[in-house]
Amino acid sequence: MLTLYGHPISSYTWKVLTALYENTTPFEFITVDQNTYVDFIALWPMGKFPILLDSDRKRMVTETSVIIEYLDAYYPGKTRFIPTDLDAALEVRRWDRVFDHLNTTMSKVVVDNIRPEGQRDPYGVEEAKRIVRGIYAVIEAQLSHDAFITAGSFTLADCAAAPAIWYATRNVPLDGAFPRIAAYLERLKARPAFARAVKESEPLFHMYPGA
Ligand SMILES: N[C@@H](CCC(=O)N[C@@H](CS)C(=O)NCC(=O)O)C(=O)O
Repeated sequence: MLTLYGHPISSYTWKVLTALYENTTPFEFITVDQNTYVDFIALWPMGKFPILLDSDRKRMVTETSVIIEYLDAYYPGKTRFIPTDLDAALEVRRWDRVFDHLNTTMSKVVVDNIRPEGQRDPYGVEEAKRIVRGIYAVIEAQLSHDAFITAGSFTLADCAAAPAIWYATRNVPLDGAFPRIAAYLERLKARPAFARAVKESEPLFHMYPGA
């Protein structure tokens, strides 16, 4: 039995939910909130979510990229997230890192929106936006006519891309300068697994101004 501790509006949770929904992998979802936080933090004092528990294999898996590799290895389905070819796999992992960098940098901008007045960090936000635009340039150059980031098939890197670009573009608009990213985002939003993760979170969007 798989259990995912996460939060419905967390971008990193969306990344893993997308992988789980891709292959209709059965799992139980526990929302990290005031009722479950004590249990969660006892499991993973770093406090970063999501985390995956596998009661059958008696494992706890943390870090979204590792969780998705774990699912690919032990709970494989029709969508394979890591290519068998090593060079192709390294490309997937490399782009996964780029999108996680986008995700974490973008979250500085999003989190600033919910800081109390007087506790905001305008300098840090501008710095983060500059970095995000640099990452956009890298992604735009990579995107070709292929449907997904490294090739024609949907991988770990696309699971990472979907929430990162979705959230980032709401806070650092593409402004017509990155047409391939805009088209890629539409393809990602049309992916049923990602669309489901976004849809399920909609009732909670009000918690996150700027989301
Ligand atoms: N490198 C981690 C990042 C996870 C992460 O930053 N998650 C956010 C939620 S989207 C989080 O835990 N935020 C709460 C915190 O940092 O205390 C991963 O890939 O799992």
